[in-house]
Amino acid sequence: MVDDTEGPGTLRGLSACAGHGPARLYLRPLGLSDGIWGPDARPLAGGPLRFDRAELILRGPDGAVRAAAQLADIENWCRSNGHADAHEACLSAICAPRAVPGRDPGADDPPPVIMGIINVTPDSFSDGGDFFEARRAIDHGLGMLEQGADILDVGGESTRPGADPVSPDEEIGRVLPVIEALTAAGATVSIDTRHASVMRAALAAGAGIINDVTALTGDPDSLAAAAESDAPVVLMHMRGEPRTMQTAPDYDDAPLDVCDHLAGRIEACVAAGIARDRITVDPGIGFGKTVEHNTEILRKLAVFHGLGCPLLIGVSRKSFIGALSRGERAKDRLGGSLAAGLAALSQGAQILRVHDVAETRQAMAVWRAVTSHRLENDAIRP
Ligand code: 9MG
Repeated sequence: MVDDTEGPGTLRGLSACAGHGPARLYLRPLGLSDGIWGPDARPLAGGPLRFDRAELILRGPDGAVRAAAQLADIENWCRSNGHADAHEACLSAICAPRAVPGRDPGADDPPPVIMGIINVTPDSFSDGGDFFEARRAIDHGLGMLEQGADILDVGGESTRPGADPVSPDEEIGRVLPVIEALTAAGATVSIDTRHASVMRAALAAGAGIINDVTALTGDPDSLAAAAESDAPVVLMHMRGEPRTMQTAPDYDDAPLDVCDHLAGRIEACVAAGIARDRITVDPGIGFGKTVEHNTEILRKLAVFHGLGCPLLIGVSRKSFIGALSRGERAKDRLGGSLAAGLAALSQGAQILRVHDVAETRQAMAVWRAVTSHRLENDAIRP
């Protein structure tokens, strides 16, 4: 049964090279499926996806060591090697059910949440100002609601690489009429901003979620603005700021560095009075990352579940898609957006932030139908 105890990338190999200094422990669930039913299988975030194998990663001052193995073998190894508590904490965080913004908590077998993007800006990379005018932005939002968006993400400042900042007053003037109209139509709206005054104005106008690409570091008052509300908060990782973030981004290990940064931001939020169960995390695809960083983060996305929070992913129309393909323009990147989005869902991401709601909804329905074992006889049962 256990074939992962010898050689490089195995638990025995790990014993040989795991140094003796302090190490941070990560678990990356492997082979996630709703067809796994063994005594060893654990639910991801309460289910329906389960896993019975993982990659154990220990990172210390000298770098990271890793081994892939069955969960029971990892647990035994951690008990014997002084990592029992960290292992238990990480596995519990991965498995615990969590409230996902935009999802009905009572829903049985809920699909992943779709967050539709509304850029009320003249200069967004992806739609080039198509919805800068309030009426067009509102109509676009109403259309996305019809198509099945669960959340509408309204932003008044472009975060594309190289974008110039916008004053908070200008931003408020852009987003407020749109938020008011969409919430009046019954939409759940998130405000995409890094400015505290915009957060406050948007929440007062009916927005129910804060989406901050700076993880509440972009304004000295934003932690307080979030803490004084009870809105869910999306903390996104960004290296630097939009104007400079693509200048030679560098990481020791992109997925783990981003994970550590988000862990630090979660602790900062909790210390500021934002309850942990209000927080959603997002590795910030395209924000201060090369194509290789983005693809490695997406490949190893399941490691982020150890943060114990819902996971939001934004890949829609981003430039890494053109870089991996034929250099297509933003509006011609639908195929790659769907492929990357479904790959993220396969690793348990709970929310997709997208431009193309109808197409994403359709892709998701087919993906769920052909990957779900729940109603079939071929589920792997004990
Ligand atoms: C505002 N914005 C642009 N891209 C984004 C992404 O990937 N995630 C989140 N949360 N916000 C984003």
